[in-house]
Amino acid sequence: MQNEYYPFINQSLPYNYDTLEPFIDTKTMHLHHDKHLQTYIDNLNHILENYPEFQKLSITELIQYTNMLPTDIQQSLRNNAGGVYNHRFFFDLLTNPAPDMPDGVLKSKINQIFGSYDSFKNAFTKAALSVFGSGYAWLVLDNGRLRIITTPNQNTPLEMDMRPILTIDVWEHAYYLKHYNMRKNYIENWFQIINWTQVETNYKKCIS
Ligand code: MN3
Repeated sequence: MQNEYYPFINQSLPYNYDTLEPFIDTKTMHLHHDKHLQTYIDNLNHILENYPEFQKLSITELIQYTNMLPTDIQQSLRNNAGGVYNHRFFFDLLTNPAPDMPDGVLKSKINQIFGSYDSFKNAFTKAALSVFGSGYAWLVLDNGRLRIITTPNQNTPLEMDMRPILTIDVWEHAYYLKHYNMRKNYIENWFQIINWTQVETNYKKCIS
């Protein structure tokens, strides 16, 4: 996969900064991608500069093997490799205009597990609202089972052996400029710009 190895670079978003308007504003996208994600990338490169032996690990491996790496870099790796992985994952699943809801096998699976798309949406919203402080809500495959989970800070489902399908970043920097403290409005807006085609591709990749 491209840009999976040291030295990491901050690739352009797969759309323009203003593409997600009015759901996510241009200024937030600039700051979120060019400042926040850039900082995680710079920090991750900086950590690995001093550990040439780990430079051949992919971003996914760095996250999965964090506990086996030297203890003095574990927490900064968890924060920064996670910050890079989570932000890329989040940004890559947004588009505008977006499909209304999932289709195909993912739609069937969501209906089977959650009852309906609306029930899924309610459960996901509740999970995203429940994150205390900073973190993410995720749709994951956990031992083949579709589940909604949350992670604090920049932790990822990969460290728990789960496979991510969809995520929302609920750190305040993701919504504060437009929505202030109203996370629920941000979540509602985010539901309008989910690239369900790509989410389904993620799902198919995980079940194959
Ligand atoms: Mn963020």
